[in-house]
Amino acid sequence: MAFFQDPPRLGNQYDDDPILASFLARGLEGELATIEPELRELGALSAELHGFQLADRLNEPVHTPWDPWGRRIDHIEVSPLWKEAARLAARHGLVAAGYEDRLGPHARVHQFALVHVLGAALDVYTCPLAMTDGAARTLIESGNRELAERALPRLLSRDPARAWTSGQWMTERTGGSDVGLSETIARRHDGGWTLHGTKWFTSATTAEMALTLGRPDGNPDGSRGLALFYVQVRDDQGRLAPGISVNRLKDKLGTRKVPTAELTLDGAPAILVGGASDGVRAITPMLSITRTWNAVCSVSGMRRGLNLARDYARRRRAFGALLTDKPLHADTLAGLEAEYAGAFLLAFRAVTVLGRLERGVATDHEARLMRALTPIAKLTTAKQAVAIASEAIESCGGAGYVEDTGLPQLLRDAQVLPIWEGTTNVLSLDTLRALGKGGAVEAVVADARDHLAGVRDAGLAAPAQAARAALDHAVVWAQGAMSDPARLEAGARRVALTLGRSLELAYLCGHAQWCLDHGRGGYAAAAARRLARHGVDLVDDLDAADTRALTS
Ligand code: MFK
Repeated sequence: MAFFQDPPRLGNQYDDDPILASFLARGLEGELATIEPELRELGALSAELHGFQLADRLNEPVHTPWDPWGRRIDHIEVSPLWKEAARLAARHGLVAAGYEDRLGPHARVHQFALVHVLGAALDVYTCPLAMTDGAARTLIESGNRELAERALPRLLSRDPARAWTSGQWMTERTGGSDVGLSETIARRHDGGWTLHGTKWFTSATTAEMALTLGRPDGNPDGSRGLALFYVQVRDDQGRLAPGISVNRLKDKLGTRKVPTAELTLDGAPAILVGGASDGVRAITPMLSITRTWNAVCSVSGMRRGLNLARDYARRRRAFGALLTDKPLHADTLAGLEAEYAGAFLLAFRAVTVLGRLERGVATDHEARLMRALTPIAKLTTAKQAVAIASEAIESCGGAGYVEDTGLPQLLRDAQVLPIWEGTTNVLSLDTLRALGKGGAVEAVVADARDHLAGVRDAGLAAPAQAARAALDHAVVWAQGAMSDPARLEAGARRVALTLGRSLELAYLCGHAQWCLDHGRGGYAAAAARRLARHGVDLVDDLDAADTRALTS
């Protein structure tokens, strides 16, 4: 009889996560029972949607600039799965849950647990959700009551018919990193403002509103001369506001369902969110939130890839045995699990501290930690997500390289994670800047030490020591390099990744001890030992002359 390979299948994405439930049981102090039924429901839905994703694979957004009678309409039709994702996201509060009071300081953990379980099934609809969350937080922090009253009930609505999403239009042709070069001009007009310029990457272009930057006429160059503006992008019928046109949709490597557009603003009405300058500073709450989403989407994508790889290994027979029983294949998957477990705890540490800060219950050390923890979590997990996606599809052999298995999408969608919301290098420099603020270095070290303090199991001694040593090495190296800015900058990525990986290991050791103490098994302890062997200390002084020889 001819042989046909079974495709990999997904089970319940809540139950099939080896660390999520223990993390929630530990952190939510008895509240898990109240949210677990919904997480389990979403876990089943996440698996079900996998079939929808495969069926919807070729449906990409379509931009129609003109109607048949020559009117400019710039209609963007999104995929059927995206329409369903919008309904599900509102109904299950993927943004709203983070702002609701029911779980107090645990609201963010609740929200991002929902995102983690469902997000990977939504074909990157998490992109507009991240911007929406970031816009809500930015408006709250701006103190602009009028705009907050207009937008927040919509951005945080659980009613799909009322819910809005928000765009974040920051990138121009001059660059996505050096935002201070932005060329969009803001002019006073009839007591308000209009915007004139080009936005080069606008991802949530079906959103009802956007936050963006423009330079009020006459303001100086640089980021301080920019101001933060609110744009009502669409009216209640979904029509674009005057002065906004869609030039084209981007033809991207991945995130193919996301209607990322180039826009021309030619007199688009806009409202100042705060003052008429310092727009980059004003939009930083958006950056912190979207970077946190990035970290959670990284671990959510990793989990999906690993669950597909694990299931495949339990079905695929080669050289006389199931792959799962082949020592080398099992060894490979075990290494990926260890990376996932560390990444999960780093991302959710950022989520936990964010929630505590927002609710005013963070300790001093957590408040000083947050500014550095966000870029560290974003940059570290994004790199791991790409590596794990690549390995996950490789573990399915040739099938992983064939489009209609749906597997290549894992890698293409992961590749955006180290790019958008700040590249690895931009975030490494941001990490250094954050560590330069009072007490931040001490807060990072103290956070790792707090998590390591209760570690007693003999099997965790070596990984705990590896985390301490790597962290100390990174701090000592960075302090020693302060007097040589070029040396410090050259080593920034190695320092940031060392901090990220050693924090992952410290959190893993702490969590592993808790799991051993509470009958939650040895997964986290095994992950800690394995992650330590992969290496967490990347700090090194590379020769600047060698760098020139290799790059000139
Ligand atoms: C699905 C679609 C896929 C599409 C593919 C994706 C393609 C890529 C699309 C994109 O382009 S996404 C890119 C999004 N862009 C970013 O994430 C920006 C990356 N760049 C940075 O993060 C830079 O570090 C930054 C623009 C912030 C640096 O700008 P400046 O002009 O050098 O500002 P500066 O002086 O460092 O900071 C200005 C103020 O903000 C300072 O405060 P003070 O005025 O009080 O001193 C900073 O402390 C503060 N600040 C900067 N970064 C901060 C921050 N505060 C808190 N958190 C931060 N992260």
